[in-house]
Amino acid sequence: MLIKIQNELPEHAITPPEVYAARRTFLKYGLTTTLTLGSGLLSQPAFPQLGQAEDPAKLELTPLKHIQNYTNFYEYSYNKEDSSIWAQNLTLDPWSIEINGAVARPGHYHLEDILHRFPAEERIYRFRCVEAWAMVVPWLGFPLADLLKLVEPTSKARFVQFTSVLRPEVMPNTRRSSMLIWPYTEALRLDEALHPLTLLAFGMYGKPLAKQNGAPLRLVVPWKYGFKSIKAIVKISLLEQQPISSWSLAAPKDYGFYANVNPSVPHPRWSQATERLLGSRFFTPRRRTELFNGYAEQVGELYSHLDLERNF
Ligand SMILES: Nc1nc2c(c(=O)[nH]1)N[C@H]1C(S)=C(S)[C@@H](COP(=O)(O)O)O[C@H]1N2
Ligand SMILES: [Mo]
Repeated sequence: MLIKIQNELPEHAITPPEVYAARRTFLKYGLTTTLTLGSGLLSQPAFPQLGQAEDPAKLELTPLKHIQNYTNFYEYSYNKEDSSIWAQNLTLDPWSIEINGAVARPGHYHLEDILHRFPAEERIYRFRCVEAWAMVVPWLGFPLADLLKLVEPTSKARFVQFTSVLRPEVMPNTRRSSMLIWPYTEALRLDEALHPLTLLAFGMYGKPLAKQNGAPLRLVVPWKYGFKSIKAIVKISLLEQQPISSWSLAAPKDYGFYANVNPSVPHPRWSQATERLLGSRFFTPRRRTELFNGYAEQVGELYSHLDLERNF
């Protein structure tokens, strides 16, 4: 795969969302796209979108303004508008990610070194929060599997744990007592982490991720409830035992380890059968929730021996 690193930033490197929909048509036919990454610029051919549940060109993208102004980032606030504002106080530079545990090549990896190593892909995914709102996001990222292969998990590795940045000085909610214990952590089984749909995202709509959406690097697991898609990652640990993540620890009866989107397993306090699309009008009917958020064909096999009701 071709990665071309350029030093100058051409005018067209940043695509305004308005012209974005039009550009997607070109992406589909494999023309070149460009995007900014820190100081450098990567330019590479567009890649086919792996394993989409449906033709991604048919999914209507959620407008950027909704994605950026309605965020769950509890280190800042439990209020979705406030977290979008508070998150601006996080400084992202320099950023490194510690990779440790059952890996042959542990270490502190500079973000730039990670980003320059892998070709960027655009993935248009459905995203479904456990609170029953949903959106469709054109992410920019690369498969988590690529990074894991680089650091070489040992035969002992069975789970991958992720840890978010914790900076109490700019994160007011972490200075109060709260049901969540910080830093925010999440985890996947190794086979889930290696699945080709599992993404590490650094961008959205052809631009770097907004801070409130998890810049500089976040996880995206499209078939699971949104709380698994941890933001602003600073540590990735390969573990032998299944860890307990933030939400399971705070409310084990409400939030399980798997958190696979499932219309027939309700949250103890609300149904998961339907969902509201972010940005949709008041009168728009809710959509029916899909098993594994529409990605059953791709990921169903991972859970063929699992009772999904008990392992929620
Ligand atoms: N560090 C961290 N990551 C997080 C959260 C959080 O509060 N802190 N919220 C999660 C939840 S509940 C959801 S629904 C998604 C929301 O992503 P978005 O705000 O970019 O839509 O991020 C997830 N990742
Ligand atoms: Mo969520």
